[in-house]
Amino acid sequence: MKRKTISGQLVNASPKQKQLISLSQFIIEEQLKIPYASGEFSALLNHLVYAAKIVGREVRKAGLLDGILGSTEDTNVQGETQMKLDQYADNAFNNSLKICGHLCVLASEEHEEVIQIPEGYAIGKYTMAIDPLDGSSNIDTNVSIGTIFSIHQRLDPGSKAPGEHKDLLQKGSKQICAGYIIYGSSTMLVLTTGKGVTGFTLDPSLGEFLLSHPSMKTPEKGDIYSANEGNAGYWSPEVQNYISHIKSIEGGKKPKTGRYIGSLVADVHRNLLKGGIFLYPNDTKSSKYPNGKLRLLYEAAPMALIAEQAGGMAVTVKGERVLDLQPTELHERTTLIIGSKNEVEEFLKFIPKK
Ligand code: P6P
Repeated sequence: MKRKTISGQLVNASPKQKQLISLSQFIIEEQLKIPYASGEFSALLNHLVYAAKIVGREVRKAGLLDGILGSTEDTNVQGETQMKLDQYADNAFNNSLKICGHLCVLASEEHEEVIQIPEGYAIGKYTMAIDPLDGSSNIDTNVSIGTIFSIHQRLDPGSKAPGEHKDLLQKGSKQICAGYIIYGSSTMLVLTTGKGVTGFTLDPSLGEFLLSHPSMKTPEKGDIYSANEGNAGYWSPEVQNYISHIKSIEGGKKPKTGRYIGSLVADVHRNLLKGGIFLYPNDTKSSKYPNGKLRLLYEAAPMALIAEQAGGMAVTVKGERVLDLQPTELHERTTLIIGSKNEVEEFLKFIPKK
């Protein structure tokens, strides 16, 4: 029986042959391949997964729970209204991660300042930057939302002192792990440790993430483009010209298909599987998002590592590689053009060379 892989390759397989590998088994096997792996990293991932299962459970039944939908009276560091599920997810991830003993410091979209490891708990050699629930404005409408995470090794791995900003403010190219959980028609965890991209789907009956998308590769080109065209009037002429180009039917050209959910995890995940390009440019004619909306540390950089590891690309509207950007602030924003290699390269043709 011939079956297709994500990248469209035909492989011999039959349902009986597909061995169900759990994320825990995968992490252990991956760890065995890394001679210096101490098991700390594997334990850290298991704490992340534990919190993801808790959040996924609440997201799945949010409509049935009193007091979990809707917004709070609070706003987060971004000045955005905090949804109740935002706060729930933030608590779930932070409470599990800050006491796991493998982190020296945490950064969360929901907290202005870094989150230190509580007194009495071991300080580890990794840092985590996380967007606990991205796309939360979609929660009440049952649209897919997600969690995005980025893991670095601290600058001095031997130190047992509390972590600092500098341990978090590292280039995306230095991430040792990055990924996302998408709470969609199923709950999937997609991650990379720098050796390709792997997807796991939660089997609710087992409470386990099972390997479902080994070696994920994004198609080199794709017909989908994702952008909030309501902002088009604010974009630079170059970006506007690119968007006009991909929508043009001149000379019988086939326009691209517009697909925009407004949830970064959902838009990037769909384009990762089907091919295409996602754009969040900056506003050049308003003060709303002069540097772009998406946050570098816990949105753009982890997604950029996933994209590159899957054979795609991730750049800014100036054509800079996102993974080469040097962060200077925890919540700094960036523009993001991410997706299939050929599509991002096509975009770059519209950007003036320095
Ligand atoms: P807009 C969600 O708030 C988010 O941070 C990303 O998940 C998403 O891609 C983007 O903002 C959507 O922004 O301005 O199009 O609503």
